[in-house]
Amino acid sequence: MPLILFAVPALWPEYRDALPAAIAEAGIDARIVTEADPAEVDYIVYAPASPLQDFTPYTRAKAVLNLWAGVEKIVGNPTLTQPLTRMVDPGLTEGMVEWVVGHTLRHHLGMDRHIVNPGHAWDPTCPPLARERPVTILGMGALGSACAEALRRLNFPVTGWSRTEKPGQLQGDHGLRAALSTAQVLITLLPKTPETENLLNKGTLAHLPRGAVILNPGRGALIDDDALMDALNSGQIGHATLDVFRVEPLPQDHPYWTHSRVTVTPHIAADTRALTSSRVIAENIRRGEAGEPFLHRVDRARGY
Ligand code: NDP
Ligand code: OXD
Repeated sequence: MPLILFAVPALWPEYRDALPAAIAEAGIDARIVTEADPAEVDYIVYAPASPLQDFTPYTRAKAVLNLWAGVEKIVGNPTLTQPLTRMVDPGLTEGMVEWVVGHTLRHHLGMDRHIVNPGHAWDPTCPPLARERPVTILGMGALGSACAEALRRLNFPVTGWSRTEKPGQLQGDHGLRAALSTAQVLITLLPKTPETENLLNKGTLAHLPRGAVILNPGRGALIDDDALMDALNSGQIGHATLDVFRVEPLPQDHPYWTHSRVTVTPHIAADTRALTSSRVIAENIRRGEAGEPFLHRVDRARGY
């Protein structure tokens, strides 16, 4: 009977019922514990906030199953030799689609003008149709492609940019320049890796059409903060809605808090949901027990 270590004590109340139910539903007879002798553990359910940082004694573990989509805080851990999986959870994806579509529509429709209108100005300017508002998504993985699909259903023309070649998407420096050049709304859904850090910098921000809006639910490190502040101050960027930051919580004295054209959301774009993510964890344990390849396995060399 496999022994599953749930190594994120703070989250145990949320998973106490959902995880055993999903494991049973997957037809696995397993023991789930929050503390164990490392030498006896078969699977580790993990999150970046876990106190567990040294995987060396977990000699029998078949996999570390991360509850987060982003793995930058664990992927470089030199003690981790076991397979690592990341979270692709229908609940997480649904949440991200809602956040991205909601914030895109806010800017597309110019909602702020009417929500905050102290002078009761009667400005009958109509927004363009979605089909006239090009959107670019950097990172067309599980989340980026779901957001692209939802935005396309609303008629937004969506350009996608990713690392590996895919039909209808752009790649590389040349592709990035093309993807940025049309983006009235730019959405960044890339993982944090050495290649993506500061991808949005003084040079790349200059390729965007003047007044473009940026939505960043990916990772704070994708953006050079000083370059973004300069671009906001010069009007090159019309607004930035940021959910993720290099330091979280965002320090109280950070200029993003008070900039009139920055919206800060506190890393809430999408959350891993216990009910749906437990099923993903259970399916991977079923696979591990059956000797089948794990779903959503992280490639250590590429970093995501
Ligand atoms: P995926 O791994 O499914 O997708 C990542 C995408 O980024 C892929 O399309 C990949 O390209 C592309 N990519 C990676 N490196 C590069 C590069 N160097 N150049 C161009 N494209 C690149 O991840 P998810 O969609 O599941 O998640 C994306 C990120 O969203 C997470 O890593 C995390 O940082 C963030 N996130 C934020 C949340 C929040 O609440 N704010 C919640 C969940 C996730 P390719 O397809 O070619 O591999
Ligand atoms: C994640 C996140 O990576 O919440 O899952 O940011």
